[in-house]
Amino acid sequence: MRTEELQQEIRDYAKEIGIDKIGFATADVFSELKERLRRQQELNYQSGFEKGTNEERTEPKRLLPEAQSIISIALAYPSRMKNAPRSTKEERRGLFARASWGLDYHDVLRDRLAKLSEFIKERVPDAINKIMVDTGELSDRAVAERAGIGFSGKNTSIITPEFGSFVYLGEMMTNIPFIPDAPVEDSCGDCRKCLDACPTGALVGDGGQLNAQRCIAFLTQTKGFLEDEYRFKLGNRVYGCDTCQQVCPKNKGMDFHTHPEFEPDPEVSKPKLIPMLRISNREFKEKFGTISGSWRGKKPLQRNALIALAHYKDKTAIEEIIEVMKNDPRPVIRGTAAWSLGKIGTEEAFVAIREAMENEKDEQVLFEMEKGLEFEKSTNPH
Ligand code: B12
Ligand code: SF4
Ligand code: SF4
Repeated sequence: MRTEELQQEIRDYAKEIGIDKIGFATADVFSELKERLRRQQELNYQSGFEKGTNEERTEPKRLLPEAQSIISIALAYPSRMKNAPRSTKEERRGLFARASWGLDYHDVLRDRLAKLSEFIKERVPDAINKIMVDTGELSDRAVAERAGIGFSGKNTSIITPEFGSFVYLGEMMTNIPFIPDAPVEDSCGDCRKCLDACPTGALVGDGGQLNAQRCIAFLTQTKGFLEDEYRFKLGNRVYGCDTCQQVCPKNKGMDFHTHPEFEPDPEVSKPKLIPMLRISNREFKEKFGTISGSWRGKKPLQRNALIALAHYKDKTAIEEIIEVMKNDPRPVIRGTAAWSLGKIGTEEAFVAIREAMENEKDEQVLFEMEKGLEFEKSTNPH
């Protein structure tokens, strides 16, 4: 079969199995990316979640010696939640970023790529394919950019002309030399909306560069104490951040509900905050186990839930937060609870912090408790 024909068959089949966009790229070295990764490391701008060495990340043949080309795929996900429950004064709710709505996208994209691989192998029996979604060494964005899926925006996301940037990416390296697609032209122009809207100034320079250490999407996934500066910027985000995509004009009106797998359960994706504080491991697994935002376990999410309750100054949460401050075995949770109580700032909260200080042994937690009491000075002028 001629390559052009096979390529067209693959495009048709991809559409049939619910792949929203597919593109073909060479498996040549990503030289510009290699330099970029080196620079990011030098500046300590990386998140630490990236896999592999810079060579493995930019030289596809190190991962698959036979690689001749890379097939990139994109699946669009919703940007609006149907029947979203309101976060009310009586029942404050947190928010998972859109990339964590519905079923874990890694499973969905891997399934689509596995089907595609089968399809190719039926036609080319000696095809060698290697699938990657997020957790592999390759930069899914760099591959997608080269394969003409979209352009790389100033917010660093891949923006497709058809679906905006709310798309998941994945790829398959293969020994078949496909004909490469043309890249999509960058059309950010003079726009700077994402740079201006980023709450922490994580998008640096003139755009296209992220200091991941300042990015809320990263910070919501760390397991230690969150630096004070960022506690005031988290809002009600319990996992991830969508701000630089929400403000992007290229996402205007983009809201795709074509994959039932990505339909969020509002009680999971916009969960009540108070019940998250003392959720058992079993309940956590049952409720949040199938979403991508649970990959770091429950601790970071509970820490963020405490900070979100502080953001809302939710007085109805005080009793529960006191319980957590006094009895949770994890210092990060006890300490953050103390800080949150201080920020909510009622008389009862400050009394409870003082009481808890008498029994607390952990230095860091005691330090957070002191910080919690500092709020008393700012809330009470006497
Ligand atoms: C580590 C990581 C993170 C880190 C760091 C993100 C980052 N911008 O680097 C953190 C935890 C912060 C993060 C957050 C998010 N992530 Co993330 N993440 C990754 C991961 C695992 C690696 C990314 C990486 O290597 N970054 C290093 C940078 C240097 O390279 P890059 O962005 O991959 O590639 C671009 C740049 O290098 C640039 N570039 C190269 N050379 C040069 C030179 C110059 C001069 C310039 C200007 C640019 C430039 O072009 C490349 C193509 O766009 C990928 C999966 C994967 N394996 O690729 C997902 C991935 C990038 N994440 C994704 C998503 C959805 C998110 C979030 C939106 C989730 C959320 N809602 O919270 C946020 C978005 C934050 C943001 N503004 O980027 C998607 C992106 C989909 C898309 N449409 O772009 C990916 C591809 C996962 C997937 N398979 O779908 N993520
Ligand atoms: S995800 Fe949020 S914190 Fe990160 S760059 Fe975008 S707006 Fe800034
Ligand atoms: S907000 Fe503007 S500058 Fe940022 S990615 Fe979108 S179009 Fe580009």
